[in-house]
Formats: sequence, C-alpha cells, structure tokens
Amino acid sequence: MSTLPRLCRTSAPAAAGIVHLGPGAFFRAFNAVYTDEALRTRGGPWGIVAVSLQSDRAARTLRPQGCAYTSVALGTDGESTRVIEAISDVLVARDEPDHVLDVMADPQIKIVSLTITEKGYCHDPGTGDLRLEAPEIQTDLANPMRPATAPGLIVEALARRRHAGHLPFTVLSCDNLPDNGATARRIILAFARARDAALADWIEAECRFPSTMVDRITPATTADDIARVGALTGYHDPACVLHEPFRQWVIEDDFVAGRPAWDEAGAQFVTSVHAHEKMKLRCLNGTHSMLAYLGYLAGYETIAETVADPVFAALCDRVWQKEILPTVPHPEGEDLTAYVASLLARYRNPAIRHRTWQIAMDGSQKLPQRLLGTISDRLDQGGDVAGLCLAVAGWMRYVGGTDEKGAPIDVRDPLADALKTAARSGVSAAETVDRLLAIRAVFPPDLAKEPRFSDAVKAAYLRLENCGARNTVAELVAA
Ligand code: CS2
Repeated sequence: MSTLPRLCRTSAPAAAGIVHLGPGAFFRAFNAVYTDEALRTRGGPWGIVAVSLQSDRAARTLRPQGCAYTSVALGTDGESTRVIEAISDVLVARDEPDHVLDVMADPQIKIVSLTITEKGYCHDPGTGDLRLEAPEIQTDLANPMRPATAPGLIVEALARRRHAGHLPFTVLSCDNLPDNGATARRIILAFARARDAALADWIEAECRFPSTMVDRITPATTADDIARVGALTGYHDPACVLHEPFRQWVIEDDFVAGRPAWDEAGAQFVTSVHAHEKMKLRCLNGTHSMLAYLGYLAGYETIAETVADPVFAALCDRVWQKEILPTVPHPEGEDLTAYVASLLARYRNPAIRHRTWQIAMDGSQKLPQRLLGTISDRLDQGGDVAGLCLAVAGWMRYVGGTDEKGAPIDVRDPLADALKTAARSGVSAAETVDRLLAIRAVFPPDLAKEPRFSDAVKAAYLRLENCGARNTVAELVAA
C-alpha cells in the first residue's frame, strides 16, 4: 500500500460529448491527452465518458481520483509529467449495461471513439468481415438490449437514438486496423442488418465512420511504473500512463455533429488517411511485430534491448528499404526516409520498456495488416520479401508455445489453441508451415498458395528451428 496521498482532480469536468470504448493505457496516453489539450485551449462540451466492456480496472483506479491521472512522457533526455482531466466518468458495460446505453443514446454525445484492439471488432482479420457465427455475436443478437460486444453496444445505442428521433453519433475507430473507419462501418452495418434492415439503412445513410491513423508507443503500466510516478510527483496514481514523447494523429474530417479542436493539439485533419495509415501500419507495426517474435525467441525482453543488438537494427533497415517502403504510397507532408530513421530512434529509447511479449499478443489479428498485405504487394512487384517471411516464420515458431531453451511461452491470442495445435502437429517444418498457412482467418488463400511466399516461410522456419532466431537474423542481414 502506498503511503502517498492519492492524486485528485482539481477542475470541474467538462460536459460529456464523447463516449470512449476501451480506456486502456493507449487511450489514456493518446486520445485523452489530445482532448485535454483541446479542452484547455478551446473548451467546449467534449468531456469523455470512458467505458470498459468487461474489466473494472479503469473504473477502480480512475474513479477514486475524480478520473484525473498522470501522463508521463519518457524522453531520452528525461521525463515530463502532466495531469490529464479530460475524462468525466468511467463506466463498466458488463456491470451497468443500461446506464452505458443511456449515456450513449443521449444526444449530447456526438462521438463514440474506440480503442478496443483488433479482436474487439469480432471480425475475421483475413477478410475484414464480422464473424456473425461467433458465440459472443450470436449472444448479442439474441439479447440486443443487453449487449456485451462493441458492435452490439454501438448498434443498440444507435437504435435508441433513431427511435427517439436523434442524430446518430460519429464512430471514430482509433485501432491499428486497415481502413479502420471503413472496417468499423462494415462490422456495425453487418451486425445492424442481422438485427433490422431498416436500422442498418438508417445507420448507412446517417452515421459517419472517419478513418484515423494513431501513433504513440505506450507500454502497459506496471507496478514499478506506479511507484516511479509516485516518486516523481508525490502522488499515488494507479491510473498513470508512461509513453514516448512522440505522437501523431491523422483523422478524416467527416463528423456527424462536430468534434473537439484536436487540431489545436496537433492532430492533422485530412480527406483520406490511406497513405498515412499504410506508412504507419506497415513501417511501424510491421517491424514491431517482427521484432516482437524474433526478439522474444532470441531471448530479448523489450524492443529497446532487441534493437540494441546490431543484427536486429540491420534487419529493420533491410525490411524498410527493400521490402516495405516500395509498397507504401507517399503521404503528403512526410519524408519516408526520415520517417523510418526516426522509428529506429524511437525503438531505441531505453526509457520505454515495451515488452516483446506484449506486442506478440494477438498475432492472428495483427499479421494480415502488418505483414501479409505488404508481402502480397511486394510479390506483385516481383520484389524481395525474405525479411518479412522470416517474421511470419518467427510468429509460427512463437505460437508453437515453446521457446529456444525449451521453456513454455504464454501465447495470448484468441486463436491460441488452434494455432498451437497446428504448430505442433506437423511432422516436418514444411508440414507445420502448411498447417498454419491453411488457417483462413489469417492467411488469404491466394497468398497461402503462392510458392514464393510459402517456400520462403518454410526455409525460414527450418533455419529458426535449426540455428535459432539470432543466428537466422544475422545470416539474413549479412547476405
Ligand atoms: C504495438 C502497438 O502492441 C503492439 O502491437 O505494435 O501498440 C504500437 O506500439 C502502437 O501502434 C504505436 O503507435
């Protein structure tokens, strides 16, 4: 138990205009920080009601401190701390679904934003379609007034607004998905259509789903972080969040009924986020996942430790230059060479302890947009994909659940059981790879049957088994 006084709110909360689903570390380091700055400069009814679907952790930690918390930017030259007061309340949908739906149906709420991670969309990451047959979706369709999923909550809230004659809200996806606005739209319309065609038609005509590109490296908060923030600020704040100084938010300016002045806080408003999204998902998240699997197998705990090893830094350079950048359209105002150089500097930041294990989570949901789309595009160009295929092989080796020293890996993934079974049932490396490539939720059939891809993954998988991750990476970058 901390002996420090509890952090406490100092200003009255703004009237709520946003409901945010998924109040994890990223939201507290990103959306709420931008909103806090917009509220401080321009004011307005844009307080945030943060809603967890299941966990009561955010409510338990934030509510006793009036929903204020400390945001700490960890730079290479020291840290800077700020108290964020943009959140006006925190609710848990599992415990009080009616209250959450009442808030979401209130016409004062103009935006429902989301950081629910890839799996929160209940979709098939390979195709982008809602998994209508998924048990949690079937349960929500059978009890639409007591939804437990994000699509279920959003559609029920929109149904109530339509019934009351109100405008819908803007759905603002802030997850690392391709075309995240369009993906959210497709899923919500599919869910609504399965409930009521007229409701789906109304949502299709009236609702807005702008896409966004979000970027700030934010590891999960640990007990050590809470103690460190206590030492820095003199307050006990279990809701604190530690992140890098860098941030970038690119948003399509298409809202039903206004938005906070996020541009005052540096957000970029554009008509299409497509090029920025490809740049970020492929260059940053693609290499993050690559470093997570191969770095973990090589025995590294964090991304900073992994890229401190020169062969891994060289691997990043190789895949950016030869494999990823040739597939990325040029976003206006960006210098792609400088962008990837700055990524390596961000990864190297020793103050950020971003665990390879954390990033390795939910690979089945991440691989398509982070690695597989790039591989398909690069193969279409007749280009090199050796590094990215090694990353896919690293994932396959990781989901088998045993590390290079024979110790178990705690694989967290909605498909963990199926992946482990597939990864362990092959009698040879080639057969193991074939079994994993047959998983349609992850690998599009055209790519899975492309020999330039499958042969490279098989060769890489065999090298990983025989020589270990570090040697395989060293061999590739020396070639
Ligand atoms: C990371 C991202 O955990 C992960 O999968 O790749 O959370 C990454 O840190 C952010 O997208 C950076 O903006």
